[in-house]
Amino acid sequence: MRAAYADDGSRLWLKYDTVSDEAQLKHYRHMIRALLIPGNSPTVQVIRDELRRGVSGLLGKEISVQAAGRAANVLVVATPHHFRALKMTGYASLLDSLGSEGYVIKATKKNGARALVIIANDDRGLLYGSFHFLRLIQTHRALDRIDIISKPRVQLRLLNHWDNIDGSIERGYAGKSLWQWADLPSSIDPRYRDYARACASIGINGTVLNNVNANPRILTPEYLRKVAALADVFRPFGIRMFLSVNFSSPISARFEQEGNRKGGIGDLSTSDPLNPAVRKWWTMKVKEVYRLIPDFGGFLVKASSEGMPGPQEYGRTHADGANMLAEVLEPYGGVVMWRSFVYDAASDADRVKRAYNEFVPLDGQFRSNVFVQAKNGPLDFQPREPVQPLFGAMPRTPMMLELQITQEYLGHSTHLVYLAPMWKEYLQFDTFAGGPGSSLASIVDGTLRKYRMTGIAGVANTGDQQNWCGHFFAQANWFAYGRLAWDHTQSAGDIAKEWIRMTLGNDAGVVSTVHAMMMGSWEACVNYMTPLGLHHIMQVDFHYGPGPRHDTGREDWRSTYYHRADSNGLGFDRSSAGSNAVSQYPAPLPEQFDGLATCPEKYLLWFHHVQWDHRLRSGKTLWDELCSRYYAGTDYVGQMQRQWRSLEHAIDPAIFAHVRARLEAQKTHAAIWRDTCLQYFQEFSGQPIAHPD
Ligand code: GCV
Repeated sequence: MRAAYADDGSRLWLKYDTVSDEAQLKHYRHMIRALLIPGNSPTVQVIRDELRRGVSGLLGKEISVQAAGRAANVLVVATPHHFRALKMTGYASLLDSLGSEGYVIKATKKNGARALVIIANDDRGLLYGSFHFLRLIQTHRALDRIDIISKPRVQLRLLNHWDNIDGSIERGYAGKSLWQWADLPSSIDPRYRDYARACASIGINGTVLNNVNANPRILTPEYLRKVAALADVFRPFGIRMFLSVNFSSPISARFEQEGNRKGGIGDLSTSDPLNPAVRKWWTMKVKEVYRLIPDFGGFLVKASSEGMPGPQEYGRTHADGANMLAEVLEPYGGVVMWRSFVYDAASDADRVKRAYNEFVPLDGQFRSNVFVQAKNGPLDFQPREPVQPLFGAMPRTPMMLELQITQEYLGHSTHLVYLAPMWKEYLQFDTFAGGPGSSLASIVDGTLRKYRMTGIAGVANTGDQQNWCGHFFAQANWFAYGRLAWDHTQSAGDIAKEWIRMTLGNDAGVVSTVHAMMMGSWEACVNYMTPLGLHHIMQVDFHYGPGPRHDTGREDWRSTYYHRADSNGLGFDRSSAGSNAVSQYPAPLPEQFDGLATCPEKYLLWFHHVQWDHRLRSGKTLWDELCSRYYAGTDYVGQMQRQWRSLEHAIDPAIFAHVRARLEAQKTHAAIWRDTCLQYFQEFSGQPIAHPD
C-alpha cells in the first residue's frame, strides 16, 4: 500500500511503521504484551527508548516498559547481572561464547508462561540484540520459535568520515558534514543521536570523525572539547571515538609554507618520530585526549601519502612513525591505524605495486597495537579491482580492511549502485596466503593469521541532507556495510532484502523487483564505466564522468597511463612480461593471472595488454566484447527504470519521484560513459562500434 505521506528518507531503515499484515500484527501483539528491561545504565536507557518506540510503532499500540515483573508474553532484555533467573535456565554456557557484544534472542516457556528473551553478557550485546529483534518484526519474521545466537566476527567495525573542520566532506555527495563544529560543544544537534542509533542498529562500534587528510587543528583543546561532546553522545550506543591525525601536528605553524601542510599546532620544528621532543609532545597530547574522552579508540594516520607529511621526510619508516604513536597510546588501550595508501606513479613504473613494496619489508616491525589499514584493491576504490596483495603478505601485522561506502568512483549519489556484491567479491577472494581457502575475509577476521586485534573500516557516505546519503538507495550501502562488518558470511542478497523490507515495506512484488534491481546494479556500473578490468579512466579530480583521453599533467592521474590503448590493443601489462605486479600474489595466483587464457576476464585489462582481435571466452574479439559490455551496462539502467516505474503504485510518492529522477540522470550519464569510452578506444581499434542484437 502506498503511504499516505511524503517520506523524506530521514528515518533510514528504522521506520517502525505499524505492521501492515493483519495476521502478523496479531501474532506480534500476542507475543509482546510488555517489555521487561532491568538496569539503568545509559545503554539500557537507550535500549528502553528504542524498544518502546520501535515495538509500540510496529504493533500500533503503546507497549509498557517495566524494570521487574513476572507477566506472561513479555520481552525480557537483560544480562545475567540484572536478571538472575537467567543464570538458572541453562544460558550460562551459551553466554560464555558471546563475548561482550554477542547476544541470544530466544522464545522460551517457563512455568507455562511464554516469554521472549534477549540476553547478553554486556549492555552492548543487549543493544545489538534489541536492534536485531526490531529487525525481525520489521521484516515480518515469526517469533514463536525464534532462536538466534549472534556475535561479531570482527572486533573494530568503524566508519571513517572524510569530513573537514570547515564543514566540507572530501568525496562526500550528501551535503555538508553532520558535525556542526561552530555549535559544538554547547549545542547538540539531535541528528548526532540518530546517527548513533543508525550505526548501532547495524553493529558499527566506532567512528573516525575527520578526514584522513587531517587538519592538525582537530587536536587543539578547542576542537577536542567538541570531539568529546560527540563522544558523550555516541558512548551509550557502543560507539567509540577515533580521530585522524596529521603527522606534522607537533610542528609550529610558523613553519607552514604556502602549498605544504607541514604547519601543525605545536611548538616544535620537527615531527621526526625518533626525536624525544616529538614523542613528549604526543605523550602530552594523548594524555589530554584521554582526560576528555576516557574510552578514546585511537588514531588513523595517512602519512607520506598524497602530500600528507610522514616519517619518511626524516628518513624514518612507516613502522617508526606508527610505533611512536602506538607506544604513547598503548597505556590507555588505544590503537594506531596506519594507512598503506601510498604511491608515486611519477617514479614507479607501476603505481599499484608501491604499497606492497613499501610495507612488506616492515612486517613484524610494528608494535602490537598497530593495524596496517589497506584499501580493498591495490589502486583506489575503482569499480572493480583484484584484491590488494598486501593482505596476504604481512602475516605478523593485523591488517585492517578499508572499504569505501561513498561512491567516489561509482557515480556519486546519482547512480543506484548496490555495493554489497562488490564487497562480497573482495571478502571471498581467495588470496592463497595460507594455501587454498585463504579468503580475504579470513585475513580480516583474524581466523587465518590469529590476529590479536581485527578491524574493518568503511569510508562513510553520510552528509547533512535530509535522507543522510543523497541517494535513497545509497542508504542501503551504509546498511550493508554494517551488516557485513558484523558478519561477512551473510549474503548480499539477504542483506538487500532486509533493507528493502525495512525501508520500502514487505510487499512481495516490491521486495523481489527492488532486489533484482539492486543485485545487478554494481556489475552494470562496472560494465558502463570500466569493463573487463579497465580502471582509472574517469575525469580527473571530480571522479564522476569518463575521461579516457586525459593525457596531461601528473603521471599518476593520466588515464592513458592506466588503459594504454594503442593500435595493437588495450590494457596495462602487469604480467611477468610487463610490470610483474602478478608476482606480488601467492601461488598459484601469479600463474593464473599471467596467462591470457587463465586470467579471469573481469581482471583481463588490469593484468594484460590485449590485442583488439584477441578472442574472449564468449567467442567475441576483445573489441566486440568491450562494445557489448558497455551496452549491457547501459541497458541494465534502462531495465532498472522500467522495474522502478512498475512499482509506482506501491512506493511512497516522494521516494518514488526521487529515485525515478536519479535513474533518469544515471541513464544519461551511463550512456555518456559508454559513448565517450567506445568512441575514444575506436580511434585505436579502428573498428565499428558493434551494437549488440
Ligand atoms: C582522502 C583518493 C581520493 C582522495 C582520498 C585518498 C585517500 O586519492 O581521491 O580524495 O583522500 O584517495 O584515500 O587518502
